[in-house]
Amino acid sequence: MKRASSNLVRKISSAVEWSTLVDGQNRVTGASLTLIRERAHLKAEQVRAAGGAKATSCLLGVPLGHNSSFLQGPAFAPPRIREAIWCGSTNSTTEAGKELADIRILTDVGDVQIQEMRSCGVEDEALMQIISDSVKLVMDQPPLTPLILGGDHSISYPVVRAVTEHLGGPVDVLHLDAHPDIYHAFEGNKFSHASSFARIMEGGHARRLLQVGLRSINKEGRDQGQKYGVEQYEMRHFSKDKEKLQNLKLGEGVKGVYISIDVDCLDPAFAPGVSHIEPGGLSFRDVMDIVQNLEGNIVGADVVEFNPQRDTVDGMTAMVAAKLVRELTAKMSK
Ligand SMILES: [Mn+2]
Repeated sequence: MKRASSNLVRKISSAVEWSTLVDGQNRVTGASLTLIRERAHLKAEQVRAAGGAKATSCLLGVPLGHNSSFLQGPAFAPPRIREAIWCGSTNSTTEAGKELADIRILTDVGDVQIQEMRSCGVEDEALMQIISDSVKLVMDQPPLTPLILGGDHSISYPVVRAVTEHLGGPVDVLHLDAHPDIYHAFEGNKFSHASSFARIMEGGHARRLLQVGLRSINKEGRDQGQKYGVEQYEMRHFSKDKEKLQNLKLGEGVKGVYISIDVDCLDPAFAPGVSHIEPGGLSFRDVMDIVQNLEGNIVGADVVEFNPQRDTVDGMTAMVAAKLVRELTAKMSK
């Protein structure tokens, strides 16, 4: 596969040939995929040996932040979220009593080696494919079910694409966010974190897309929403929509439900550690009520846009992101 970056090629010594670079990139890429494949294989064998699990949440970190239009801190989020999941300040059970230390409930295959590949000049088209391939490697090992730690929101496109390709059809997507992320191409970048849901919709990966928590939406956001038949729930109407959103039933007649949570769906009072501070958002309990009451088979999920470089209040937003992951785990594992 052609993976060398033309910019990088211009910079490297003329003694290094293009094919040498491409071969090297392919080896580095292969190593990242091999590590995920082997970890998924081992973790799934351990889960199957323990017995009884129909679905086990499997963490996969995607430390990618360069498709953000503003700050790139989400690239540093996955290790901070893991640290907070296992922080000794709280116990290891979910609100409804699932034990996270039980490998049949939650397991982890580590991170896609995004920065390592980028430093070898691997560019976005290829990186997106590698993210998709990594998700599929997790899904190749039942009962592992992908729970993705972002990363900026651009990663949801390759993840949802992989989930639907692996399952063989579209899903319903519940997307919690201050922003619709549905620009055709933001600042000319079709892989922008503000364009991921345009890619998901044009690819036919979602039958229904419900966007909840919106409060930063312009004409293009509304026009694109209308074009793709998106169900956009704006915060200014939340008191009216609340009961409906807290009693959703999704995924029937398709392959299941995918949940994408941008941490900035929350009001900044609850989660200040995000790149785009947007007042007027959901409370943490609003999000819990929506997720915990949702009826449907959750086939994948992500928590994105936590920015550790903005998390100045004693790691509070890391704990918020971690609790979103923990409660998604409770919802996904069976
Ligand atoms: Mn957002």
